[in-house]
Amino acid sequence: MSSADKNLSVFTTEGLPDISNKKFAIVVAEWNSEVTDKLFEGAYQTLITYGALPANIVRGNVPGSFELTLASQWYAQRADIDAVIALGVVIQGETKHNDYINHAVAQGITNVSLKCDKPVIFGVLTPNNMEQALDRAGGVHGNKGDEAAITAIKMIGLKNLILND
Ligand code: RBF
Repeated sequence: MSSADKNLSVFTTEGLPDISNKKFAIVVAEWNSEVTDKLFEGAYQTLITYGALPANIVRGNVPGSFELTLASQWYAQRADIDAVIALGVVIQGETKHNDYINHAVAQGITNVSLKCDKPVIFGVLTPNNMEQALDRAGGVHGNKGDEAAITAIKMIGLKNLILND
């Protein structure tokens, strides 16, 4: 299936770990907040649906996607945080800026996850326009926030399996 057809809210859920004692940080870019708030809702609800406690989910807002990396690192450095979910929307084509932002954030999030040795999930939409963004923020293609949250849960389970962590 091409990524254009994928429904981001449809995923396999067998074997998910118990996350009732796991703590999550969700970092949300305020740029395009009409979309990123929906991504947050999706991520938050998915964590709750699969067993996270509301008290164990913290939200941090950053001005734009470019700032997701550093704030994610601040959360990931905290010993009590098990996974970080970074959410943003960078609309392609509106400005050449999108290339710089997307590459910087993708690379930055990868670096943070490796440095802090915990899941830091890239939940950044890179659509061509606002319609495509909304389609992936609770619209016809599901919600990227749901997918990012389930990815965080699966990575916690995998870490436990591999490292007995
Ligand atoms: N931040 C986003 O999260 N999404 C965007 O689509 C986006 N586009 C930007 C376009 C321009 C021309 C500029 C200057 C910034 C943009 N930003 C965007 C904000 C960026 O992530 C960061 O917050 C600022 O560059 C910090 O000053």
